[in-house]
Amino acid sequence: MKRKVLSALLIAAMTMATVGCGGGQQAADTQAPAETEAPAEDAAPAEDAAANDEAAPTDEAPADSAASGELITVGYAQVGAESDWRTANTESFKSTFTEENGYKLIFDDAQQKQENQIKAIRSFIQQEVDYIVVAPVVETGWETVLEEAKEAGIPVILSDRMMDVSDDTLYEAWVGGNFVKEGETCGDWLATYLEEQGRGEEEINMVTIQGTIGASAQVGRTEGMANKLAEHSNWKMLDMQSGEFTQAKGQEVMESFLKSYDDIDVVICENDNEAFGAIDAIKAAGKTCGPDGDIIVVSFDSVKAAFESMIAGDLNATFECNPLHGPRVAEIIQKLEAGETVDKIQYVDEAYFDTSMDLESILAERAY
Ligand code: GYE
Repeated sequence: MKRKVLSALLIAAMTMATVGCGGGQQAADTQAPAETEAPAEDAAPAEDAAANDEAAPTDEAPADSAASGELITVGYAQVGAESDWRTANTESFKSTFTEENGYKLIFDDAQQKQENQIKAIRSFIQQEVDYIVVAPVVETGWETVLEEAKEAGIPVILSDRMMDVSDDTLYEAWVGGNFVKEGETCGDWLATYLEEQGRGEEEINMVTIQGTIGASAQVGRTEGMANKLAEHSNWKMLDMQSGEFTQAKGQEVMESFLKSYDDIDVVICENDNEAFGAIDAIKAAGKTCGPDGDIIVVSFDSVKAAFESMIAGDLNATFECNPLHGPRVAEIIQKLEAGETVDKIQYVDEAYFDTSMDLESILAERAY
């Protein structure tokens, strides 16, 4: 698209968007901005929410510019390839932003480093892309580079994790999971589960393998769980350490927890891959986990391998975080192209899954 036309459309769209959202700031510690769109429904037990690709408008009409032979160039600054969730997210962008659909995608894998993402954004600016999409590795430290994008007239869309910036006109929109709510859903599930096991009043020792420190998914899930801990005086958080959202680091952290504490009842893993590592560490230490084991293991994301782990009796529950943001971001871009207003903050509905469910049939329907 021609830069000038795009800029004019954008100014119009941005004006409309800011009128509706009051310029409120996304506070990193609450994850609940004032201009939030209708919040997702309460997390439902998952049997009726099993098909996890329902939000994907894959047959959306190709961009106008595609019809006229011009592609919309999108630079995607991806976090890395640290987890199954991330792989599914990358795949979602690559299969959505195709030439066939009217796009040219420039994909950058930052290997979990903010400095690499900043470099990628600068390179997108230099290449004069039409849109920049960022899944920011951490929440802070983005103002300067976003100002540069704004000055170049290139709209920025955030996806997955959030940025904590003082001026929310630095980005057009954000789409992702409600991480605080995911953490709270986890705490509520645990309370019910322990109650059902007759352990509602028992002293419960927990450890948390956190995600990358400072990433929205870490900040929100830790906060959500902390909110629930405050409601249960018999729950004790013994320790929290980062497993960087990877299986290898998750295993390492769990090994060290098992050396330091001999009475761990619950391990909260801030993503599924960390749980796979933690389960290996638990088994290697001669302990058992899962519904029939010594240690309760729960995690976030609900990737296919987490269903296999639950079916194998290792993992107790997983709290969903949907990675299929490619079509959602494409929809935002199409609206901006058409000069329409976009909702600034767009949460995705998410469910949870545990071993009381018909996991085999749910797994058969899973898209990631
Ligand atoms: O939970 C984890 C990935 O930001 C929601 O990042 C995402 C998280 C996801 O590495 O597996």
